[in-house]
Amino acid sequence: MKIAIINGPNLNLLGTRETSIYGAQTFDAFFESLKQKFPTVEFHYFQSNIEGELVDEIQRVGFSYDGLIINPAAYTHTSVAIGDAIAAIKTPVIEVHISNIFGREDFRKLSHVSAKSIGVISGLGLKGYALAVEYFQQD
Ligand code: CA2
Repeated sequence: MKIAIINGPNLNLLGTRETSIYGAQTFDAFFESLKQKFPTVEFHYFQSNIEGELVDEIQRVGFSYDGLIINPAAYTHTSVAIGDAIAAIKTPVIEVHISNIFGREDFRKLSHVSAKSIGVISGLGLKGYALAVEYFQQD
């Protein structure tokens, strides 16, 4: 099974700043533990701070992978282009947010991605990514 994980802008800073909201673990450290937890899954990880690069990567993985786990970060709330890219691909998508976007500022309650995804996991920390992998494995 091939699963892609795509993270959006500023998530490269995880574990270094705003640890009260996003936790103290770097994504690289978490990704290593994820690969150990699911040794049979072939993972591909991509992070970018650039909207068009995220669209390109969604299109690149979106016809050959078994699952896409995406945290578009702030682009969740602004990017029609990322929402359109997710609607255009064949690979099923789970939207993940580390924090609970429904318990924060009102502008975070709008997502251009949720309606095009099979589901949303929000507020469960990095564990949300592992739960999304479990879902794809059972599916
Ligand atoms: O909770 C999430 O996963 C978010 O997608 C994170 C985004 C935010 O804009 C969304 O509303 C919710 C922000 C990512 C910023 O990540 C940082 C990590 C460490 C230090 C600073 C920023």
